[in-house]
Amino acid sequence: MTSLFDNESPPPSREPLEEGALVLRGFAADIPALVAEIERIAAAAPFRHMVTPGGHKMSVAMTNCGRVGWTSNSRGYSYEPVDPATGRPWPALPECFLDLARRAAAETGFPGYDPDACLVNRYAPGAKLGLHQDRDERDPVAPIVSVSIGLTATFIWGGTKRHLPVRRFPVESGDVVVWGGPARFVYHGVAPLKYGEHPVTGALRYNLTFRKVF
Ligand code: MD6
Ligand code: FE
Repeated sequence: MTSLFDNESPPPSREPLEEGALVLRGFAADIPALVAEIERIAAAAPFRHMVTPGGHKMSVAMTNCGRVGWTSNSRGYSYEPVDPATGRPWPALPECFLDLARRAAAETGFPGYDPDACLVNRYAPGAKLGLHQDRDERDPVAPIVSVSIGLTATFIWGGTKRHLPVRRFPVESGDVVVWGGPARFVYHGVAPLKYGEHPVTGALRYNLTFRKVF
């Protein structure tokens, strides 16, 4: 018997991480369209390596789209309506980003998701993100929706306290991780990206993280 999915990508699947958190495998279908939007966003709001409050330059390059954008500098983290690098508002959230984030949130049990920020991360080989919580947002329930694009990375998934054990799992292009509600303040990070070649992004990984800030 032939399968509906012969000669195609595997069907999307969902892997529970814990209550309020899921990995949606292959959920983002049109990777070239997402990359085209990222390039359009970066033409208006260039990728930059932000400095942490501790004075370290981040290895991940970042930009934003949406009503507000996540920024870091020596004074701390904040959401800003204007891009400090250009003095202009961040580019609008593309409709296809919004649609993807809403469907992923609903799939995880968070209907009516209305993100106001999308952080766009660019990882070159070696770039990493240390274990952290996302807690600069005012809404403590609405999920973070994280979309992986391009090279496969290792996601690090911990607990709600820094000392709790972590799990590591690969996130491939098209995978979406959603965490909200009881899982909203789970520690997470990304291991140093290994070198590789992806047909659409080359030696890069992009990641979109959607947030409901206000
Ligand atoms: C990722 N990024 O790149 C996940 N959080 O797969 C994050 O968790 C993140 O890039 C807070 C601030 C910046 C980030
Ligand atoms: Fe984060």
